[in-house]
Amino acid sequence: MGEAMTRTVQPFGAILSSATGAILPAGPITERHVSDMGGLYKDETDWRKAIDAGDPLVYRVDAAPVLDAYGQLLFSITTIEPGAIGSEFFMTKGHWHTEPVGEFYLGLSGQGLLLLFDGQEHLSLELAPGTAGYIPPGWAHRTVNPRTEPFRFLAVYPGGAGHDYERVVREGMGARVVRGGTTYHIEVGLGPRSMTSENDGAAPPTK
Ligand code: PAN
Ligand code: ZN
Repeated sequence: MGEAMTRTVQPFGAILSSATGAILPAGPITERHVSDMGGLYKDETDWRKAIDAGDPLVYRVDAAPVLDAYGQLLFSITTIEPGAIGSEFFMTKGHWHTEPVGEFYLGLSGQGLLLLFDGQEHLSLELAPGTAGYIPPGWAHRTVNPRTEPFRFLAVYPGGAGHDYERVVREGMGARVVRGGTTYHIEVGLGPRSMTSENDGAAPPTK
């Protein structure tokens, strides 16, 4: 009985394009423009200006056709375009999972940052093609593209994980990635819009 309940999808092979971010066979596709990012950027004036200037696409998620149900394993490719709002780079909204589940990210093309926040401590990992990031249960996660080409990564996570976006709007991610030096600078601070500068760069996942 339990087995029958979890066998809601037939086995299938898929083609994942690190060049376009497409998954075939395709599942749901989600696009987020600047106007979808309310309350997330440090500078609301710059955010409104970016909407007036054409409301560009910030990122897109191509998901595989897997049912979002307990026992399933969902996977998707996120493509974050290059760009910034004011000094703050294009990024995903970021979320906590509502269930205590982990997630696996694998860099596919371009280079970006995975920000992690457990409500107190924040961490950042660099993701490049062939570099993975593990997100344990209880850590909010957001990805950022501080480069000049699209940043793509694969995400794999359990069905039924649930996504809480509001808590990130309320509490922030503990850090922001802004223009600085030759690449980027990480601004540290707890509140969503109360930031103080502290350190540069990000710890790579392994050395
Ligand atoms: C990812 C994210 C994806 C888009 O698949 O959902 O990168 O980011 P937001 O969901 O924060 O907009 C994931 O972490 N899924 O759980
Ligand atoms: Zn997630």
